[in-house]
Amino acid sequence: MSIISRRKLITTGLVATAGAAGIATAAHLTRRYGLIPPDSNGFFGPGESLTYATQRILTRHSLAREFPRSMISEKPFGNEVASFSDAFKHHQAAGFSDWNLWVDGMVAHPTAFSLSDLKTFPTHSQITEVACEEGWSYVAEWIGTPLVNVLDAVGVLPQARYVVYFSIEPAWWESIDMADATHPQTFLTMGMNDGDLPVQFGGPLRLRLPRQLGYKSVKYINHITVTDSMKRFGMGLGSASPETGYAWYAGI
Ligand SMILES: Nc1nc2c(c(=O)[nH]1)N[C@H]1C(S)=C(S)[C@@H](COP(=O)(O)O)O[C@H]1N2
Ligand SMILES: [Mo]
Repeated sequence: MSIISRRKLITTGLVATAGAAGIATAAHLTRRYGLIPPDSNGFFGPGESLTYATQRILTRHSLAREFPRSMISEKPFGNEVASFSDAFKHHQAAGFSDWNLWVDGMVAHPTAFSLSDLKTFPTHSQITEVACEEGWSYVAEWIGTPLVNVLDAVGVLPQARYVVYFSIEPAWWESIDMADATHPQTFLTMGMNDGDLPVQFGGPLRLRLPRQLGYKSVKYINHITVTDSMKRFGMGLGSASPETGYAWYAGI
C-alpha cells in the first residue's frame, strides 16, 4: 500500500471512530501505528491519544502561523517568575557568560555548548504567537537557531524518539517527539524583537515551539537529552505537565 493511501486509511479510520463509541477503537489504532503519547495512561487517556495521532497524521509538516512585523505586540505579556534559584542568579550576575547547554543521551557526540557556541549556528527568526492555556497570547519576533541544527551537530542515533529539555528551574521540563524536534520552527531562542532575549521571556535560552501551547516553550534551558523512551523521566508521562493535569501534547 502506498504511503498516501495508508495515511488516508488511518485518517479516515480515526475520524470515523472519533464518535461516541469510538474512543477505544481509536486508542487501538493509535497503538497499532505507534502514535501513542507518553501520557496515554494518564488523566485523559484515550482522548489524548486520539488528539495526538490525528494531529500527527494530518499536520505533521504544517507550519505555525507567522505574522507580519506590524503585528508584533507592543506590550508582550511575560509571565512573572516569583523568585529565581541561586544557581540562576549566579549566572545572571555573570552576564550568562558561563551558561552551558548540555546535550546528551542517544547522541554520537555528547556536547556542552556555551551561548557563543550556539551563536555560531545559522540564525533564523520567526514572528509567532505565544498562546497560554489560560487564554492570553502575544506575538513576538523570536531569533535563534532551529533545534535540528544542534541535533545534527551531536548526531542523533536512529532509535531516538523524544527530545527532553530541562530548565535550570527544576520544576520545568518537557519533551517533544522527533517530528516536533526537527520541525523548522522549533528554535533554540536567544533573541527577541531584535535584542537579546530578556530574562522575563526566558533569556538567556528558551526553546520556542510555536505549534504547541505556551507551556511547552520552556525558559532557561540548560540541558537536552535525547531518548527512545519517556518511562525513565519523572513519573514517566512525558513531562512535568501531565503530572499536574495538563496534556503532554499541546498542539494548536
Ligand atoms: N522555566 C519556565 N518556563 C516557562 C514557564 C515558567 O514559569 N518557567 N511558564 C510557561 C507557561 S505556562 C507559558 S504560557 C509561557 C509564558 O511565556 P511568556 O512568559 O513569554 O509569556 O512560558 C512557559 N515556560
Ligand atoms: Mo501558560
